[in-house]
Amino acid sequence: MNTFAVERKIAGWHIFVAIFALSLGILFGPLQAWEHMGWNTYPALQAVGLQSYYQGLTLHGVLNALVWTTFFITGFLTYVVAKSLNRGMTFPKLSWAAFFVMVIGLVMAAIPLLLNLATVLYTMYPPLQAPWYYYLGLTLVVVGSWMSGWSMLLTWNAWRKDNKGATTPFLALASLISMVLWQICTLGIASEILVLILPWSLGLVPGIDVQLSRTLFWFTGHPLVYFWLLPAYVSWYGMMPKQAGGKLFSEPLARLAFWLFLLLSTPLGFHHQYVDPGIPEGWKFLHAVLTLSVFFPSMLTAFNVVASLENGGRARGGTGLLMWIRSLPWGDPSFTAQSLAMIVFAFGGVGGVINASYNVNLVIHNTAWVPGHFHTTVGTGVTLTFIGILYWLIPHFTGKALWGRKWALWQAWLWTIGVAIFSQGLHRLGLLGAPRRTMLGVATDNYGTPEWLFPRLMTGLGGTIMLISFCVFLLVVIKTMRNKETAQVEMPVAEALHHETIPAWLNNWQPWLVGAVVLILIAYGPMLVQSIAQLQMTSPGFNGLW
Ligand code: HAS
Repeated sequence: MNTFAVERKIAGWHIFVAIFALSLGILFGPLQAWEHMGWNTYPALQAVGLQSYYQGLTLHGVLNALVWTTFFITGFLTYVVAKSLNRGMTFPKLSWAAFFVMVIGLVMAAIPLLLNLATVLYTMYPPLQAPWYYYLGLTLVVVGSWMSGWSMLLTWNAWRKDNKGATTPFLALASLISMVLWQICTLGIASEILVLILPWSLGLVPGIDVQLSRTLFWFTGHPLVYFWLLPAYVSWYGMMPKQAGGKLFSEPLARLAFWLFLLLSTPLGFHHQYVDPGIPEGWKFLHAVLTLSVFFPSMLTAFNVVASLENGGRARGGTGLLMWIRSLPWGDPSFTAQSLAMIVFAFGGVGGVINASYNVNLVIHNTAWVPGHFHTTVGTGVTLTFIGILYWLIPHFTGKALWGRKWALWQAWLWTIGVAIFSQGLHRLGLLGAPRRTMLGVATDNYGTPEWLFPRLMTGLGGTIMLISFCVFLLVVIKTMRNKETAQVEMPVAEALHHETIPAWLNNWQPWLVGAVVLILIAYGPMLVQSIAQLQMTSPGFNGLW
């Protein structure tokens, strides 16, 4: 019997680094929330060796949004692919090499971050400039994650040779699509760093083209959010129905949702650049339409996942139009954390549609609304789902029983209550015109209004509750790792409700890949050609301002 010992080790190390990064990164969140409340957080920042609010903000964004997610996803999906195909990694050394490349990259990027030399925020927009080795470090993290994806694809290729004509199991297919989406979309940031930023930060060219850099960044920046989201969807579709005691309502529809993400995720980055003057409105309109179309696979997901949970609720004796919800396994921390993550995500998703609407975006762009949005999406829809996954994955990997189920349940509820208050505060502040990435405590004295006060307090209170929730999570993890009580926990794999034949087009990469490339060429090609033709490498770097 294959115990997947190697894959457990690979995934385990990725997840260890992910949790470590999250634990460090999350520390700076409450400091920002308390600053927004009006507290002087400089002494606390200095106590942890930081020099400014912006250094803390950069660390928070990079460690939480980029490092926690990328390490968790590559580790988790490596294991899911192996288990789902029921075969070990064909080239485990490639997966290990990928891990080490990512770790080396992380260390290279961490040094300037900690020395306050790379306080450029997680979006690293030029002309803010960091040392060249910061960018090289981030590039290595991305290259390592590509290598992880190649290892998964090579394993799948070997499986295909042994299973000619067979349909790829859902969990493996969904994981592979997530990794391929990542390979495609990171071409933007790879070109930005290699062609524009590295020569500029090395001093080989006198300046940089800010507009083109931003365009290449957002080429990756928006699909990046689906790279975060899809592994959560892997669990919502392929695992949670089983945890709920039910079955996946429609497997073909689930596959279609993943293919649609592959097709539609990349060609829509201009919705982050609606206010950028260098991009003609027609292109912004095209990207707005494509953004609203990528909303569609999330609606398919809402329908399919809720129907699967309903199937579970009814199988557990639930009745009525909505009363089946009460029969779901709310005593299971893994299930509860993920269900609460979904509910919060539904609000975040609706906020996303507001952001995508061109004229409304002009109201909320660059305001506190935006962090309000992303704490309900990546900050909860994704992060709380990953935490929920860890509540079965750690016992599954270690053979130790989950310590303190009640504590873990409290953790999930506290996070949800905390983020609800926190992001409500930020959304309100945004609508009142409070800018994002600003020390609101200080700014209020200069140009705030009295209406800012209550939502500022909400932000501080919600952030504090989230911090308490995270401390409880760490307690549960540490106590579980040291637990003497053993348990045999299986990876939950949901069966399909109807054993339908999967149509060939839902098991075939070609049309979706070709479609994705064609859409990218249409949505980006002419603008990129024009930007390159009018390249202006003129802007010098700014640093040392913080
Ligand atoms: Fe976003 C900005 C538009 C989704 C993350 N987004 C950001 C930023 C981040 C981010 C980090 O158009 C800030 C970037 C920066 O620093 O500048 N976003 C969207 C749209 C969607 C969307 C249309 N975003 C996400 C996801 C993220 C994420 C997912 C992370 C994982 N976003 C924008 C726009 C901006 C933006 C503009 C730029 C704003 C600006 O001007 O700066 C959509 O994909 C959302 C679709 C999703 C839904 C929800 C479906 C609901 C489901 C759950 C159902 C379950 C239920 C529970 C109801 C419509 C699937 C049942 C439970 C039971 C127990 C029964």
